Amino acid sequence: MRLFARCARAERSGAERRGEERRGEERRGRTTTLHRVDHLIRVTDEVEAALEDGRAVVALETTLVAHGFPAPTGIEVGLASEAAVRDAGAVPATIGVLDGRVVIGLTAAELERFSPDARKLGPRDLAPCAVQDAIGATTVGGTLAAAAAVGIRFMGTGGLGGVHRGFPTPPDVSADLGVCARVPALIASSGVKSLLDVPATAEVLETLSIPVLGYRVDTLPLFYAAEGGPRVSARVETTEEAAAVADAHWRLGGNGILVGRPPDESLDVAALTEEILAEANERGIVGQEVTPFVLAALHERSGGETRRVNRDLIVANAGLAGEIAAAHAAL
Ligand code: PSU
Ligand code: MN
Repeated sequence: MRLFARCARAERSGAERRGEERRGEERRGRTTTLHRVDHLIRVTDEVEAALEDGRAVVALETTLVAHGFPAPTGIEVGLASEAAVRDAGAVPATIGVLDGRVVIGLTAAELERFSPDARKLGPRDLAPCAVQDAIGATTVGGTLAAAAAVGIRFMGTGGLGGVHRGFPTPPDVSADLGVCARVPALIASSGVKSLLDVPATAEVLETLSIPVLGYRVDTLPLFYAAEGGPRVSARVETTEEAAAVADAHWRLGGNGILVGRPPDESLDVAALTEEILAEANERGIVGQEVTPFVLAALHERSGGETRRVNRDLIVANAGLAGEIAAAHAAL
């Protein structure tokens, strides 16, 4: 068989062979500097080097930057999250679509371009946005899909998307859940988004075999509120323990893992959230528009309280993701 292949090659013309060698070199080149030269994905040198050396890398999203806070607060939250990841001994990789590419490791100047005009990108929106050369802010699902393509396994965020209240009217279930089920990544969060049907989301997380780990707590945090959520599937006491669980889960063929860390300052905005959701419903606000609308209204009507707690919990979760990633790299 091998002999036949060699003979067949010998019969080819020199030009054909040279073409074949060049393509082979390109392929080999792509495996060493895979992402930097790729026309679809750009990875910064720092992130690429960390991934190659097996050092800790944490993915961060841009939906929070563009749509989670009134401009320019989101940029500040993004930069503070990156600093928290660094303080924890990991390399931050903020992800978004810019200039026709999926960028893994946005610079501060690039991050500034993520204004509220940016598209909100779930996983299915990455490709159209890149091809159409639009600016795209990735959700948890969009960020994880891009992160997984280059081998990043840790992420920090505010809250995971899930099953919206009133399901099946509307039948709104975030793509965050689907991506978590199919990529091996650990997400440090304050639970799921507070405006969701949290018990239903917790059930779907179980159906999708996604472990829900409580970081020093027995119940999943309710985003702004520390208490009152459903029971977690396991409690962990340390970042080393979380890293060891993640490693074991992945070795057993598992994928996404949600870690819930309670916010340091707990706020009860349940009634206010209900009121705002009813308003969104009356106004016909649906789908991807719901979260930005609710967050903006909460921030306004709580006199900025939710914005402060939201900011602080996002930065703290980024730091926790960094610590767990560093513990995992040291295993
Ligand atoms: N939680 C927040 N603010 C946000 C989000 C979550 O406090 O902006 C974003 C995240 O990017 C999450 C997304 O992935 O909302 C989910 O949106 P949807 O339900 O449209 O999939
Ligand atoms: Mn949705």
